[in-house]
Amino acid sequence: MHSDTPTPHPTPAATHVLGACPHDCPDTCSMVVTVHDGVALKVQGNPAHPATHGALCTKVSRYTERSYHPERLLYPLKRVGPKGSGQFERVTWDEALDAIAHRLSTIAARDPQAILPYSYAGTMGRVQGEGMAARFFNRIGAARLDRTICSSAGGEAMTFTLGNKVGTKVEWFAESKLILIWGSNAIASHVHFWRHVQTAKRNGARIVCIDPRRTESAEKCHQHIALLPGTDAALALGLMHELITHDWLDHDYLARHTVGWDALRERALQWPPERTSAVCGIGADAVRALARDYGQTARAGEPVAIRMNYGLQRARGGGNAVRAIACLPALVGAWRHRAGGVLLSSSGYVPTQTAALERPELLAGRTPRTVNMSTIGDDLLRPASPAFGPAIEALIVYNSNPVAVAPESAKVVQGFARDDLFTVVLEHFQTDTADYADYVLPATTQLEHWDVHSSYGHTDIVLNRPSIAPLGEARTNTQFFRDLAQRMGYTEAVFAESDESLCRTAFGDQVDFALLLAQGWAPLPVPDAPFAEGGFPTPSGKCELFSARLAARGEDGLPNHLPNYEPAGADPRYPLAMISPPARNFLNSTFVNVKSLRDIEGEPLVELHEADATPRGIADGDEVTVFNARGTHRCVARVSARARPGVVNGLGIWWRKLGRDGTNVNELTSQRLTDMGRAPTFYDCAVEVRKA
Ligand SMILES: Nc1nc2c(c(=O)[nH]1)N[C@H]1C(S)=C(S)[C@@H](COP(=O)(O)OP(=O)(O)OC[C@H]3O[C@@H](n4cnc5c(=O)[nH]c(N)nc54)[C@H](O)[C@@H]3O)O[C@H]1N2
Ligand SMILES: Nc1nc2c(c(=O)[nH]1)N[C@H]1C(S)=C(S)[C@@H](COP(=O)(O)OP(=O)(O)OC[C@H]3O[C@@H](n4cnc5c(=O)[nH]c(N)nc54)[C@H](O)[C@@H]3O)O[C@H]1N2
Ligand SMILES: [Mo]
Repeated sequence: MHSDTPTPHPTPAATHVLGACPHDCPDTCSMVVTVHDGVALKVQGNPAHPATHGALCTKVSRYTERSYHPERLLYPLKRVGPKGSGQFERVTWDEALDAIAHRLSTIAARDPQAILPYSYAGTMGRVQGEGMAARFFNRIGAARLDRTICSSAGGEAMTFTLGNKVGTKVEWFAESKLILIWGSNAIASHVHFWRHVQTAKRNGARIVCIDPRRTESAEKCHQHIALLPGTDAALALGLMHELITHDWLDHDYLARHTVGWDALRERALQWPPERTSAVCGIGADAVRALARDYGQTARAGEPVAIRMNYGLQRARGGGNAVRAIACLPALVGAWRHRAGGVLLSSSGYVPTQTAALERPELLAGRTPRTVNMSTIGDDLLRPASPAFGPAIEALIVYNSNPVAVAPESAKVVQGFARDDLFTVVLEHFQTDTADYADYVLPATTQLEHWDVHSSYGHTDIVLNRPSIAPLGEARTNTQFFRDLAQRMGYTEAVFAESDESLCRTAFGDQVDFALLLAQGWAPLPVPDAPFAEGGFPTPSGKCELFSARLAARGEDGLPNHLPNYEPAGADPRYPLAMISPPARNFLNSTFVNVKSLRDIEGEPLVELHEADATPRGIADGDEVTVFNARGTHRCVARVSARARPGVVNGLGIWWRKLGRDGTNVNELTSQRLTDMGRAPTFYDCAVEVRKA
């Protein structure tokens, strides 16, 4: 065929639209969506965005499969069967909105604080997240939601220690000579970090993983320290003990850029390696060797860096553990290098224009009560009282699946099943939570709406343009709140702001919006070695080893080890400690209904070590019952070296209705809260396992 043969009926060429991955992950990728004839054909990582480096994870590569899923919700639904039965009939948007507006108005006339929003990070977008929704809830005067379910223990701990959620820039880990991967399974949970680890490894860095589970990441490190869950502060204090006794310290950095060194020194000297060893369930030699690696590498003038993630702060002493670890870089002067220090989250660098987005002036002087999302089980069952306020009468759920992800499911389910509770769920799918709704409303996916994203790993802002029209009758979250505001008679101009305009409002002129439009991402101005010369964003301007703010609250000003509420081996009825970290192919409870990904994960399982399986007569593949006083969960046993003795791993977070007996791991977790941040203690959970 001649190359110049004209095509008789030219089909429109495929176009490429720049988007952002919406999911709750530190990587916040820039995506390229290939669109043909109004259909999104595929999503790929943007090769021009350095943090994405042209690659997406397995899950998000399937984003089109998820968006065009045959079970995608396309029309508004009204419940016709009992709560939880999943029986619904199709209604029009007008019918649904009228009914919701009428019900909310009736409740608000008595007390708007009986209305509660429930949302988290189904999308991390600033527009489909809190902007328009917060305006609506401020205007009505609804109860506020304390969004604690993921990161608030560690977040508060970083703020008490370094002054904010700030730290080492993620890309400089590539230049580090010793990396401690602490409570993080990067290969599964934020795979773009792993590229930096590999670069460092090639350049001779030593990589150590500190995690009760032998994860995909742990097995690729030079060393894996499989400590007992919730004992990280004891390890950090034990490391300090060794740094002090061998004088592997940067006295100049300590003197100029920290407060409370003398007090912390005394505390740490109470933690010889033998004590740490006994608490953590690891060898004393491992403590000594790790301290030597850390102290001597830093002494040699080489960068040492710690990548924490949120896994280690989901236990009673999670805040203290993060504080203890966050002190370590100051002891050895690791902050002097751009590739040294510690990173838990970079979100403190983000210039979010919260007031412009959320419009607190709509509260008109009211200060509504706050309800903690992590205790939604108890709170839905709480009657009115002077301390609590009115009973919760209405829930508006969006970007979250609380029936699957909140702790102590039995209580959560009982609360959601209340007949007198009015529940609206904005969703892509008929989730466990949607089954309990009075109205289920179809929401747009990231392919169908505008949004703008910051990251808690890297330091770029990423823009998401819509690439296709909304499927069926799906509407954006923002449009739902605009429509509802109009029905409620709210005429303020802020309810008319478009999504594109909200994208600009989110970061104001702190971000170059023209650059965002042109290339899809824009970097924030973050210094390379932010604390080389001190300058911490704390009240003292120093790294606060001793926190006067914590002491003023009547708490310990120094980091300490707080034993778990439910330590391994403490209760003979439930002698095993259970943690429930993420499964690699799911994102919390998202993607569980995508068949190709669910096929990789198989079915709900619990990993146990041979030493725990054999005495219980459990073989690999057996059906088992995992139980404690809160509940019972049936799943498959995987006898595996991924588990250490005394600890079982129930990978999360399955949809309850896709599990063997209609439960998931949260049937077992408790609603007890962490030492800081009012956060859940998902990984502080004693259980017993028996063959079913
Ligand atoms: N594939 C996938 N990726 C995800 C998610 C997902 O569900 N799936 N979830 C996303 C979300 S919401 C978040 S918050 C982030 C981060 O979510 P995290 O919960 O921090 O997830 P990980 O990075 O996997 O780190 C958890 C690791 O901590 C370990 N761990 C558990 N208890 C302890 C402990 O007491 N001490 C120590 N040292 N380690 C402990 C677990 O075994 C696990 O390997 O990941 C995000 N990325
Ligand atoms: N046992 C145990 N429980 C845990 C954890 C654990 O490690 N172990 N991890 C905890 C952590 S770290 C977190 S962050 C929470 C996560 O809890 P959630 O934030 O509730 O996360 P998901 O389960 O992914 O549910 C998000 C829902 O939002 C929907 N969604 C996505 N985008 C949109 C949108 O644009 N509009 C609307 N209306 N809906 C949308 C998705 O379809 C999905 O059903 O779970 C916590 N629960
Ligand atoms: Mo999370």
